[in-house]
Amino acid sequence: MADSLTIALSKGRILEDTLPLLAQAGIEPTDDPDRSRKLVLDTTDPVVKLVILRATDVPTYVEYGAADVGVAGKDVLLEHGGEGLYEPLDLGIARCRMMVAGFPGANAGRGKVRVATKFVNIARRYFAEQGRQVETVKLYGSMELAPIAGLSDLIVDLVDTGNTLRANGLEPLEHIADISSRLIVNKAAMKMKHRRIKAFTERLSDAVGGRA
Ligand code: PRT
Ligand code: MG
Repeated sequence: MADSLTIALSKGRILEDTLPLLAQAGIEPTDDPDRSRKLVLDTTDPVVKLVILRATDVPTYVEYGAADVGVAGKDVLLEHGGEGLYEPLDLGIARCRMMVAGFPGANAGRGKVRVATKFVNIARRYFAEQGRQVETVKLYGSMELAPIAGLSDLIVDLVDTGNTLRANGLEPLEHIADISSRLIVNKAAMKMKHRRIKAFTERLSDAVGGRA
């Protein structure tokens, strides 16, 4: 349907911070997404549906057109590569920083260091641009444990308050990127559903601007 719109979101902080923006754009889920076990949610707009995915799967659904649009962290987009996607709007939500972290002074050493991270593509690119030789180790969580357990010299992870690092005796050492969540759009949908997606993007943009 040229008029329908499927929006991909992930549970947790992105859903929490996106729902108020969608509400301002006139779109509210008819079931409580925190309580419902449904993965496809109807909304107050009969042609708009929400699909609830793992954060790292949002760009994939949008890239393949299984969802027309989505909300994803810039971290996830940088790691995914962002092919086949438009990124028309910074929603300014779920802000944090992508950092290199480790024990104090851990990045001073010369020679090859080992970096543990969920974000291997981002880490490889960052260290390669600096001409630094690193070995990356892919992890799926609890990155802070890696230096403590002797698995790696450094980690690359998201930092907000810094409390998680501090609680584990680590500190942020180098800033890689500022992160916030972006609206992403399937390239074919942008053509086929142009008016619908343009109107949606404008209403979200107004909601972002009026949030303060
Ligand atoms: O948790 P799950 O594996 O299901 O998926 P996810 O971690 O991808 O989802 P979620 O909801 O935790 O994060 C979704 C998005 O929120 C991320 O992709 C980021 O774009 C954004 N975001 C913003 C964050 C943070 N802030 C953040 N602080 N994502 C994760 N963290 C974690 C960080 O990895 C570290 O473990 O919080 C910890 C650090 O927080 P501080 O405050 O102690 O520094
Ligand atoms: Mg998480």
